[in-house]
Amino acid sequence: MSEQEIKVPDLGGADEVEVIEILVSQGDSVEAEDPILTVESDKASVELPSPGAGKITKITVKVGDKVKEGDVVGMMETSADAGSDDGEKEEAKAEPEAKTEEKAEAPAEEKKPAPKKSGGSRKETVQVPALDGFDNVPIIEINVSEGDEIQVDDPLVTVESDKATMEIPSPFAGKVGKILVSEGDKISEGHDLIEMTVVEDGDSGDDEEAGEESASSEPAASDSKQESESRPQGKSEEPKAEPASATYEPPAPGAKVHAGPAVRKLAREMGADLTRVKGSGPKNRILKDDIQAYVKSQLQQTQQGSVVAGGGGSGIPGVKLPDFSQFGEIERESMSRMMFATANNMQRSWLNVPHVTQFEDADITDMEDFRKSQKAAGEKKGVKMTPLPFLLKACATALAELPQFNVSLDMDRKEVIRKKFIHIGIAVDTPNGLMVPVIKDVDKKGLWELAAESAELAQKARDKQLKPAEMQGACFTITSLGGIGGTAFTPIVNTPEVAILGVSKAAMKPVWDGKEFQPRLMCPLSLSYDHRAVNGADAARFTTLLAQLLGDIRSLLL
Ligand code: CAO
Repeated sequence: MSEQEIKVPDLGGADEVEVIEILVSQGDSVEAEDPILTVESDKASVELPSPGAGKITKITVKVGDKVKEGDVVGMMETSADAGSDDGEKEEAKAEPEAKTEEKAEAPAEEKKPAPKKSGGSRKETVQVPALDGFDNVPIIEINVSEGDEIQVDDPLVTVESDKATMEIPSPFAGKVGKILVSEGDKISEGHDLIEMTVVEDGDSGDDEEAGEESASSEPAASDSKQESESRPQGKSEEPKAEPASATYEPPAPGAKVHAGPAVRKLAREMGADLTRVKGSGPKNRILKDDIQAYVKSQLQQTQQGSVVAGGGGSGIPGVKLPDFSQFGEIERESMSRMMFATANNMQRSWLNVPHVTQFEDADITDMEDFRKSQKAAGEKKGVKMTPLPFLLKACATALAELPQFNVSLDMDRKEVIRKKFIHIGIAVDTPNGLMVPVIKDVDKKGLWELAAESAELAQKARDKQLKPAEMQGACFTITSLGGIGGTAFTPIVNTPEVAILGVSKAAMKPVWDGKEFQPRLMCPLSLSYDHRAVNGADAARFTTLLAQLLGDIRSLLL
């Protein structure tokens, strides 16, 4: 074993670069060429490779440090057979590796078709330049679109080999014509990439190698000495080497994703869409931690059933939409945030909760007589007494008597959360969608108070004036369609509550009293419940109790 310095290799023209990610820790075993850290210049990111196989003993830089060629970034113990003990030799060893990287990125010479001149512009077909170290590599990103105006050196496509990512720059300034490749296509030197209308600016010929087709190449990138070193032998044309590294990461147009190859690889392995990941590194660069955090949050959301875009979460495939316009005229309209949130909540509940609905008819003949008798009193108070306050009071009583309905389930911890308060949500139909304000401590409030508060909250909901706190904390929900119509329905439990009462429109019905049919005002009740928390017998007890309470409202006083 011998200890050797890990030095910054030739950066292919870049002067000083910033360390943006450290990829190894002290004690890590690495193979030759394993990435040690990622540095970034204005134009590219590069992974600095290990000069040999061995164990990292020290990293002497930190994220944010600026380094240049030859700087020591760490130390490693190399195994005897991995290289010589001689520092100079080690360096010599590191050097070629750096060159290899260098070569990989330097598109060496380009074969250029004879330009077809047409006034101040000409048509060109841009081909893949020599990609040392890259052959038959897939395109992972197309960085331009037809019609784009681009400059020399702007990235056209990004390709990726097993070890590195590289942009292929435009040799011309001009307008992008037809794109001749697609993402996933495997390309090698000479492959047609795009058609371009090249702007003639008459500045050709000022490249170092007069007479060569300097227009094609380009970049500002590197110094010619270095290029000639990295260029394969036998190539004589001026290469226009690209940026500095094999691990060249594109500042792509459009949705720009800044991430190094190792991060991209990790993202691919974990199935993370980089355009959805928020980068926490310099210039919003995506780091490995960001991928891990993203994947973790996606998993959590999936477990909670909240991933619904297109699909339904829980592995349920999404519904495929046909092209409706083939059947007639259509119009598309964005969902409001509220509609989208409600849709998500409904789906989450529907997917997570085993729903059962228990039906019952409550005889509210006497209740309605009493309610109507309070009309004058209500006018004096400025409060309208509707059936809702009676329903609230009856539900509060039922929740107190059957506390298994006043719970939430924590399936992760295998716990039932029992609530010692009775807050009830009321579903309110508003022009903007369904809202559910919450009346707190229903059990402690009188009918007039409940009438006033429910009317006020319903109005606030319609006026979009509800505060978040006024929509939180419910133990149970009432959704009343009694003012509208219908004979029964099966409401969806407003999770994490475990039950919801649907109320339909009361109607006069003949009810057998043992001797004869009596005309009674019957109000249909539909109790949907989470069958994990509540069993059917309890649900029947709950609705039976509600019917008793509403059938004889004096019992609400008891
Ligand atoms: N049977 C017969 N009539 C009923 C009734 C019932 N079950 N419930 C209410 N009514 C009557 C009321 O007495 C009132 O009649 P009058 O004006 O003659 O007195 C009329 O219907 C309208 O009442 P209301 O609906 O304005 O008042 P409410 O207190 O009963 O309900 C509220 C308030 C906010 C629940 C209601 O306005 C509402 O928005 N309901 C829709 C809820 C909803 O959309 N649920 C679906 C959710 S799931 O998609």
